[in-house]
Amino acid sequence: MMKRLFLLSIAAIGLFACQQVSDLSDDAEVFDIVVSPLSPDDVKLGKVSVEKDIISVEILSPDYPFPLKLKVENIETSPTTDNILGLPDTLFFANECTSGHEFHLIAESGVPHKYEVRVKTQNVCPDDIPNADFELWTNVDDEKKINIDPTPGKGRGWATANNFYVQGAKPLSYDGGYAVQLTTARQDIDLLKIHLIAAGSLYTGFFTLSTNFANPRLMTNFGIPHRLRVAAVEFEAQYLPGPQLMQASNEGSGYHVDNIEGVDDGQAWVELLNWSGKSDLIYHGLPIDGLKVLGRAEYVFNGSTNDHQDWRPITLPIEYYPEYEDITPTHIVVVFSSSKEGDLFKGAPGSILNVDNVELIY
Ligand SMILES: [Ca+2]
Repeated sequence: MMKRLFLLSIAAIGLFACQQVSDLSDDAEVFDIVVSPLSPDDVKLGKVSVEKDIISVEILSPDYPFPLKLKVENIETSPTTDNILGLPDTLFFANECTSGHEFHLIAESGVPHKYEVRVKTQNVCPDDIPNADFELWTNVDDEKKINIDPTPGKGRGWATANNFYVQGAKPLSYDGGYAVQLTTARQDIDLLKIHLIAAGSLYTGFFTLSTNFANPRLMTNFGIPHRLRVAAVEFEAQYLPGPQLMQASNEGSGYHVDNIEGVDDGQAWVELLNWSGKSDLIYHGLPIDGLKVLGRAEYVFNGSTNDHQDWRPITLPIEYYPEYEDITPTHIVVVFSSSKEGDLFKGAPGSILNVDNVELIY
């Protein structure tokens, strides 16, 4: 039905355009539109704004109001608007990624003006990860504070493990913009007798600083809201292992670092999760009650080969577990680390993993 309406609209626009008369106005404009919620029952609407050809309806609550139906109560247009085509009484939005409803105002001269109604929620649109080209950073001019911009907000975009003792993720000039450069570093906090190996890491989620050095995983909270099953994750990457593999270990009151045999590896992993808990998800990559890992993918940047000396595109297909095939994801985790076993304090200082242009493939 929608399709037929749309075709009719196009035909009508063509007709009107042909009939344009020169002394009639070409202008047609939406001044105001009033919508009300039909379902779900508990939807609260905020502001409705018209900016150029986009009409945005703000959804205040619930956090996830989809599928959403809105009723068009009234639309006020400029006096030179002759007709409105393709705007149904009820607007249906299946999820936060549903593209908007297009309709046209026809000026008295016959000139069409396209408009689109969109809904604005707190949810991240699940068909991509914001800032996945890594162009947005905070404190770019301050070496000690630089960090990835968590846009569109904490726990909804990218995070790093950067903190006061390690700045492992920094912008790298690449391809006319920035890539992320993850670097493994040796950290010496002499005062606390702490000598550690810290991998650079980048992930979807948020960081919490803790001085529990024995368990750095507690600082990385993985996962951002996402409701679609991704088929694969694509990105560009380059990996250059550091010259000497090292292992930090606990010794009495502090930590010390030893050289060990071997070559460092980098790592990327992806998980699609379903979280049924009542509170916000706090996931450090270890099993918790209420959390199902629906699908997973892992990639190792083998430092012993020359495979990743140069930048190259990498595709990571997700393998879904058949027992959960009917379950919809709630979160996606994408993680990059310059040392695969960085959370065990193992890595080669100077190992570098460069990453850019992460894309979700459906
Ligand atoms: Ca980039």
